[in-house]
Amino acid sequence: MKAPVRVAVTGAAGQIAYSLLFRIASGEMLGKDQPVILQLLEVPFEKPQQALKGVMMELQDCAFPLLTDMVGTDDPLVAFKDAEYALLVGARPRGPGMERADLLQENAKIFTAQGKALNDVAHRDVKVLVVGNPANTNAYIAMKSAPDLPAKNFTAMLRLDHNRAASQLAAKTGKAVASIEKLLVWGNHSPTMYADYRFATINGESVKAMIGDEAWNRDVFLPTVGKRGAAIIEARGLSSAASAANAAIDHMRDWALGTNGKWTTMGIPSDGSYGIPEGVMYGFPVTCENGAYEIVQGLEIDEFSRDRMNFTLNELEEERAAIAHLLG
Ligand code: NAX
Repeated sequence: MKAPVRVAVTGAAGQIAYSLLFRIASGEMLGKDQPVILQLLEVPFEKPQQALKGVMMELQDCAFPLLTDMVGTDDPLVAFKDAEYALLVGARPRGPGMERADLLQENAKIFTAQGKALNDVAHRDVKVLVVGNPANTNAYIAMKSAPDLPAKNFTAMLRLDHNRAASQLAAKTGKAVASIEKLLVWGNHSPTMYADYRFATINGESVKAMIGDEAWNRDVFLPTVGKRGAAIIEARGLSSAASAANAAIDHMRDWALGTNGKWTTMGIPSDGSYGIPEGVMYGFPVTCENGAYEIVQGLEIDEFSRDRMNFTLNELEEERAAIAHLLG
């Protein structure tokens, strides 16, 4: 049996965590041969701390063979100590009457503090996934607040958008979702994201040719994927939780264990590829191998795509400008 690895999860008493933690502990994220120690962070208030205790009792009651230990805490320095994986799920939700700028500022405080704590105590190869919204900008802030850790270790979750796009294409073509390859999502995890199926294939055949209807892309597909989160809230009365947890598992599993040459989407700090300014936390097509991701290069960018990529980039640049003064 391998030595256990430490996995930190924030927002551990929240609804995404309630789906996520049990799947990490059962080995679905890092493999059925990888024991884990869960290090769970919640805010220092009685109710969430009490709820966290309840979640930990349930984890205990599952008697997961791979869960060798766990700790619940309100201190990021305890939660992130020697963590090799950190899933930053907890964030400040938008309250009634709260402006977007206020939301950015409130979250900037959280992710500055958590970035600093990761910088101080996490394993030097820690893989960080930010789920809490605004995910890309929160990931950017955490990255900038952790100067001693490699920037490439900080990522944002675009995988839910990617999975939503894949399932929409499966429904449209009547093919199995598992047969879809070479799909990608550019940009911000927000309705501005650009899900791009121009290169996608199903059993080697072009999805674009199969659909053959350019208007469907613009008028149906992109709005459906972009507004899926809002549609779930309307239907369920609560935001996506199990599907978000599933996407987080997919993201971390692929990053840690590899994609066997297949493309996926990760929000990562740009290296300047495709004209996206260096450092911007942007959704890119990647492949993963040996615990590292690499951007898929050489894709042709047509005019429609460039417009969409710039649109979502502009939103990220605005978010970045709004919090720039906090990063010193
Ligand atoms: P919940 O409100 O159910 O849970 C969040 C938990 O985080 C709460 O228990 C809260 O006490 C805790 N928390 C807040 N600040 C914290 C801090 N500084 N340290 C530790 N814990 C903290 O929200 P949930 O539905 O679980 O969603 C969590 C986040 O994921 C939200 O920001 C949400 O917007 C975001 N999402 C991101 C998605 C993505 O694709 N990137 C999709 C799903 C989801 O909307």
